[in-house]
Amino acid sequence: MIATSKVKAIIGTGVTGLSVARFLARQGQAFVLLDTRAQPPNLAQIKKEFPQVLVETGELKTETLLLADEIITSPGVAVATPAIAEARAAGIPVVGDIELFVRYARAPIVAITGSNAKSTVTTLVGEMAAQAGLKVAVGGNLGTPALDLLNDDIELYVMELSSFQLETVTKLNAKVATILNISADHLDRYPNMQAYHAAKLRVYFGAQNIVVNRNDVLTHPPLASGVKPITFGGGAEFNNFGIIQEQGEDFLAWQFQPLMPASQLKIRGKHNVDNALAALALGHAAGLPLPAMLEALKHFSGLPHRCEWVAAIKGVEFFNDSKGTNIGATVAAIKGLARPPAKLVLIAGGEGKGADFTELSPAIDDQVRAVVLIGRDAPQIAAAIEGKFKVTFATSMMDAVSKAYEQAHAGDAVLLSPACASFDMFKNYMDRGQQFCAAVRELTP
Ligand code: UMA
Ligand code: ADP
Repeated sequence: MIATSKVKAIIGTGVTGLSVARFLARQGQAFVLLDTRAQPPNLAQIKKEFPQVLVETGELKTETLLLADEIITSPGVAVATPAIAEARAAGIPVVGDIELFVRYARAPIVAITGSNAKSTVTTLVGEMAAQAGLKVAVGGNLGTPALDLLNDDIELYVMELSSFQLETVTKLNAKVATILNISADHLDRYPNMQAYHAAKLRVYFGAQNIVVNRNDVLTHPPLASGVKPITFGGGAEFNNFGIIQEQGEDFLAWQFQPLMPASQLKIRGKHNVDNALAALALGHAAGLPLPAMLEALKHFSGLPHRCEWVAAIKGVEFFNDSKGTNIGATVAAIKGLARPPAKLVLIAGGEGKGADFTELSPAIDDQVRAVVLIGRDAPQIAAAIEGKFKVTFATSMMDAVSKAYEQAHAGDAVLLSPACASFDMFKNYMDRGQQFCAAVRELTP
């Protein structure tokens, strides 16, 4: 039990909880830690760093939360959790690490959310800022947790934010904010798409500049925001970063001015052209110089596990898109890598997070020769998808890779893009991607 009301309650002992604990300790602020997991992470580290601090594990107790003057919850814990909702209803503020970060950040923030492409675009904007000579900090949902980035020397923060993190944000006041795209995800956490979308829209609260996707109306802020957005995607248009053709070649362009040939990008696929345009739009709105942005774009070869080229064996190419963890991502990866008349053999499956997989086949039918399914939700996915392609099951990554290779024709590509979370079979998406690469290396040419 907490003995004084001047105590913060941190929920979650994961990466975020630990960063919040360290931040509050630096402020000389008293806190307790709570975690509902049977085996919460970092307990030994917490004992070592904060031997006096109370750590309460097991189901959240409302009476404990009611004694705090502020609750700082981790992204993995929904604010709708009954004990948190009760404490909030009783008047106790519930925030997350991003709200604390905004209170103390002294430099402008570029805030990036969306169902897909967040990490790629966040990394790109960070590289553009570094190329422009700025002291830039990059993190949030990607890599370093927000509070660990705080430093008064920083000139620009580039932050990837998840819907989970945005749930607890009241005013982000970003210099530039964007939702890159919206497609169904995390429907095991949200009651419906509207609730998920509403969490994403919070990124625009207090934003000075807004960047939206011209081809995705769900990325637009409510009209009341009063800020005229810059757009990306599509063709030449006022206030838009798009694609224009010059002498039969595609150029990335600002309004009607060509900037660089799309063929100079190292990142593959049409979706990555959109990502380059989004990064340009964000950098432009943040005041970054164009030459530095273009230079960064030319050098960026993409992040691992995102449509990453792995190998070519007897004319069959292998791509690791293990970070494709929802249907929208997998559809984008398939369309991005499609090179008709060659086809793709898709390896998919895992934890479906409540998604409706009937949406998958109409979008991919013409590009896919066969689908090999792995993981917990493989039977439900098989029942939901039907098309011109054949569906088979595999029991391990090695099994999946060899079944996919058997079905591929010369000129085809085998693509791991699971449209699912990985935790039923793998430690995380990185482990899944590494196992895919290892299995490809095991194939005898
Ligand atoms: N959990 C409990 N009880 C608790 C606390 C957590 O069951 O009391 C569970 C959660 O439901 C979740 C897991 O523990 O399954 C981890 O949750 P957490 O909030 O402790 O997570 P952190 O370790 O702090 O990591 C979080 C982000 N994780 C989530 O949002 C689930 C990390 O994003 C992020 O990098 C990190 O903060 C730093 O900001 C990961 C992620 O998967 C990569 N994000 C989702 C995504 O990208 O789709 C949103
Ligand atoms: P996030 O951080 O949002 O998960 P990533 O940059 O890590 O985004 O990319 C995750 C996956 O999203 C990629 O592996 C790819 O399958 C898909 N993807 C990348 N860019 C786009 C895009 N512009 N639109 C839709 N899906 C995309």
